[in-house]
Amino acid sequence: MSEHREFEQVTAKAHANIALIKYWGKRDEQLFLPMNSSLSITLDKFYTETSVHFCEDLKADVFIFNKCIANVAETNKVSRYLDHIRKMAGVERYAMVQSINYVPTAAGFASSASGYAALSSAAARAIGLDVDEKKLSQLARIGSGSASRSIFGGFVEWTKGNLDDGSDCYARQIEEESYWDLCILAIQLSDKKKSISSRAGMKHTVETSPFYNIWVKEAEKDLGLLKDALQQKDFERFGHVTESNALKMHATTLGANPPYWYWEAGTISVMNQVRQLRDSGVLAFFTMDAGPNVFVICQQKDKEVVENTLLTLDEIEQIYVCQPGPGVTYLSK
Ligand code: 2P0
Repeated sequence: MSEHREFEQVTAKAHANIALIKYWGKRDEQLFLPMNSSLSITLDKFYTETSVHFCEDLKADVFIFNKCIANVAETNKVSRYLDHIRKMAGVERYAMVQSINYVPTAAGFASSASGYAALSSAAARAIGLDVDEKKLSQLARIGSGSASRSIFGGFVEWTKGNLDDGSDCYARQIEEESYWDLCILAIQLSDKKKSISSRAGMKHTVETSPFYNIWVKEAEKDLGLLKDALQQKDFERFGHVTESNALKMHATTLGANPPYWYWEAGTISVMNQVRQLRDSGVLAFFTMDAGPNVFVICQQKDKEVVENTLLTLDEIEQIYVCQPGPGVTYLSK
């Protein structure tokens, strides 16, 4: 059906994001439909660049990751994802996919959001699908939930929707990256261990944690409070809601059976240090994803004092200073 069409190579660049209201739990695992809506900031420093070319002469998909041929498991994951795109486009060609990750994944920062946002954007355009950003966020979502938010820059809300087919579940930008010059310090800890994946962790929590239903209600409430603080640019309220929402997400893991947690000693040290900073009059707030690393949010004027204070902790290996970043862009060759 597609034998004689010419397909261009397309390269897309997508940034990682940090959730302030967390996505934690799915109501549909196949369609990646979340139990609760979430809100994130796209990060300028961490991103993935992915090129996709649907070639006539390939006998299978080829996936090159960070300049090396990926293993079978990684290639199969990409292939399964491309099958959705091929089905939508009615095209049967295999693709050459080359991806470079500028997210320090070995350091425990997640890359699935930027990875699937870049892959979906490049693949959709390379195969000739005419999709708007809303549809693109839905396409990215079926690779990894948090990727739906990485299509957009700045402050992004992913609405959970209610329909079984997921047609009302998508992300959208609520404020541009220039709206508020916040600073997000991504703190890499030296004592991290390999933790349970977020996918497995959220499933286990939904299935076994007695706190889970309370989480869903609290997350929806927190989302309203955070959006209000964002509109008012009330940083103190914004920070308290962010911190509280992260703690509630992590509390669900303690109630799971068997219980588990993502924190290490360094996680607690950073949390304590952030609270001490606040006691001394510096507004800084923490949040953690499904891993021990901590993100500290502050205002630009306090960036140096927050960074220098945190750097006194032995458990910290490195700090990446980020700001709100852009949505997906396409790079020309
Ligand atoms: C988030 N996390 O909102 C939450 C907070 C981790 C903690 O989205 O199964 O890799 O691929 O949809 O997107 C990480 O989960 O999970 C995540 P899948 P994903 O950022």
